[in-house]
Amino acid sequence: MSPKLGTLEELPQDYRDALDAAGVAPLWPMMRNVLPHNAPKPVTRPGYWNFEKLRPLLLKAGELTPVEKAERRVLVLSDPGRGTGAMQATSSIYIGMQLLLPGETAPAHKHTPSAVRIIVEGKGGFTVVDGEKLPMEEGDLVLTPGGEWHDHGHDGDEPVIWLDALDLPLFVYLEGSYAIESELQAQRNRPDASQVEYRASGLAPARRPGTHVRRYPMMRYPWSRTEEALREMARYGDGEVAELDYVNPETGEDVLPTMGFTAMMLAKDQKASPPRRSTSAVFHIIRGSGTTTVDGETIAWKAKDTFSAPVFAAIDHHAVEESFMVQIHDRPLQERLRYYEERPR
Ligand code: 1HN
Repeated sequence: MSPKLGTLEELPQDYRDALDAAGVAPLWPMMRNVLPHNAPKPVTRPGYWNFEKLRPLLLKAGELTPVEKAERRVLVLSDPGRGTGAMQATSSIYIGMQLLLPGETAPAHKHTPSAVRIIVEGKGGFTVVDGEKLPMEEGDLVLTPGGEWHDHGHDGDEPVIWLDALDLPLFVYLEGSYAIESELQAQRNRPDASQVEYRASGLAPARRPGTHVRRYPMMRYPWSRTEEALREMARYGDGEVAELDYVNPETGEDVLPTMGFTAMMLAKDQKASPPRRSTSAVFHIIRGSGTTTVDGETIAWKAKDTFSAPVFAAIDHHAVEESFMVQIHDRPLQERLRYYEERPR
């Protein structure tokens, strides 16, 4: 255990002035700010966003701001620890709720951060990524990896709402975030890869010499298949929470280099207390209701709600009804940086 470190006030004023003029500062008074003992001290606070409250505000945005004036019509879910307006829900994860009205289009662009959509409400919405038209059905998870062109459209007749998760805070921190705009993309006239090449898990197009596998071969993960798979796992499981990671069907790796997505099913009345993890997380409820205590704060949630947990949070879930949720986390990034860690409860 190191001794108590010296403070700024202990240093003579003329020395402090000279340091200031030279553009330098002593490390020791601020060392513990950046290297606290034993565990990080997160700025992030647990957050909870009730969809019933967000929905009318988002629909109002649809009346007040035409999509042409918004590019993306989104309400940003701000981390309570950073205050409303913060463009992040946790240290590394940005979350927004986006509205697209019938007939609207959101113009094509590509950017350095990666995005993932989870569809919350409405039929007829679609995203075109790299020319592939990806239908958006409730609960589907749709990738828009960094560097890939994407635009959104709407063939239906009711509002479509989806959740956007981006690794934006990381790219902003790196001063690496920017976008390039373009015309709407031409769409390939065929169903997306989840309906053609990757219909069944464990099967991939035959590898022939010279075949080119796209870096992101499958960009849409239909919810119906995820739910079916979770149910089978739960049925034959050992009473543990059924959990499935979204992976690249060619490599088995997480779908993106930075963010990870884990679908979870909790049976009626099931409780779960995962280990404390070095990752921050956002939970989006697909169906069901229950409560989760995050670092002593109890959140009562139901379908379409969203809540967040800081790094190393103590998390206790309790499903009141049978519930499905998707956990958005930054384990892939932390594993790449080689510091992902779990601590038993
Ligand atoms: C973006 O490109 C989308 O393409 C949504 O729908 C939200 C938030 C920040 C930066 C880029 C989209 C975004 C975004």
